[in-house]
Amino acid sequence: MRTKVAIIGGGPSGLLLGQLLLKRGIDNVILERRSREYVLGRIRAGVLEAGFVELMRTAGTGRRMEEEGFIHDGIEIAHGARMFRIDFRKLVQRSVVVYGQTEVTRDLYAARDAAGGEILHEARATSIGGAEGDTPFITFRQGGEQRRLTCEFIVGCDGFHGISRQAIPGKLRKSYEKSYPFGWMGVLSETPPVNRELIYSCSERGFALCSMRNENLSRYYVQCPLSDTPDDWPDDRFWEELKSRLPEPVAARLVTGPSIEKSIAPLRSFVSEPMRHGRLFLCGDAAHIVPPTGAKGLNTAASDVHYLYHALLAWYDRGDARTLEGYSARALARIWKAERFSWWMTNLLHRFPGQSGFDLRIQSTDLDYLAASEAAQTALAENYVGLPY
Ligand code: FAS
Ligand code: PHB
Repeated sequence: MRTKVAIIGGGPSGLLLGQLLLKRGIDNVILERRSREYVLGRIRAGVLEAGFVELMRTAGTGRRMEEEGFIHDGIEIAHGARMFRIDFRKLVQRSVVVYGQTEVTRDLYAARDAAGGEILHEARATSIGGAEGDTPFITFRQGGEQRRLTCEFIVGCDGFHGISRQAIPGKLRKSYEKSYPFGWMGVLSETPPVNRELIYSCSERGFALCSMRNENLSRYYVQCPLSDTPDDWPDDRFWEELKSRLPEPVAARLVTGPSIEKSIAPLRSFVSEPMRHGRLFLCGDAAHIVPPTGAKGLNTAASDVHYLYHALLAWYDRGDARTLEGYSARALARIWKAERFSWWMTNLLHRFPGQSGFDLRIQSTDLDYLAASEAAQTALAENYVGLPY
């Protein structure tokens, strides 16, 4: 098999890049190790920055997002019994769109099918070769057969557990990591959202988040010990714990119901540098991970795709290699700002084991300052809606 751009991974990064390239006539093939049903069964992100929304429009896949997504002009921060709003529209004149990653992925799959784009499912990339030269290749297994895909560029969109990051020689690669001593227990329920906008809550019992997917599909999270499993959280216990972490008036109007999805995600900050090695480029979770507190995971994948898409256009349209050479530094500059913001939001809103009396006072004062300072709220707002690409 042969193509111009070989993409490993049929998640949002790979699908979005593949669609953008297809629209500009740049041939590409996507290898996805799982079935389409498996990929579409994942429940993950829910908030899209303006930059992501724009990319979906450029890719010609924005129609359903615009029809069914919710424009949010702010978020609520709850701190004990108090709740205050961060007004994005007033502070930075921008907003975000709430539209599930599952729907984004579904729209991108549909567009790829319509465009006749090639995607091989249950095709697991097993090795990457020739990245230092100009005829790189991927070997992959599909249907019990070992096959080879030769190309001009390889893009690793294969997530944190993929193979592409390791294809950059260890002596050239440096990674930075921070693991948090807790996870998020997440529930999806066919109930009306408790609030029109998201509520991020810092309570004595720990963090909670109230989000949604549509008028009758809510997404809730509570901070939990890493040792917990979803079986430790029967629905009744989850709902009671969520209510105990919300201001009384919010808890009183919470509509509960059976969970239709329940999972625990660990929280981690991770960056692997560089994001390029010869003709191999990394995008999204293959190169970096953020704690979901700042809603940046999916959105940093999008900014990587934006930078790499324009770099590949420069190469194929004008033979200009400079943007490809500058990709890693440019992507990492924005990624580290998202890492900082996600780390900051996580420290602001979670209870950490072993926090001293002083730590708790500082955390509380941080929230008091945020509640009272327009400058502090503007800083949160400009990061949450997404820094410029
Ligand atoms: P993905 O991991 O989505 O996709 C990688 C794809 O590569 C997968 O489909 C995988 O099957 C495939 N693959 C892997 N190895 C392969 C191989 N060898 N050959 C072929 N294919 C291979 N972000 C937020 O912003 N908000 C959230 O609330 C949020 N919640 C999350 C919850 C969980 C449990 C997880 C794991 C992540 C969450 N994220 C969240 C982050 C998430 O949305 C990612 O940022 C997003 O999926 C990144 O997309 P990709 O880079 O495409 O990676
Ligand atoms: C979600 O809706 O799943 C979601 C929203 C915002 C976050 C994390 C998750 O920060």
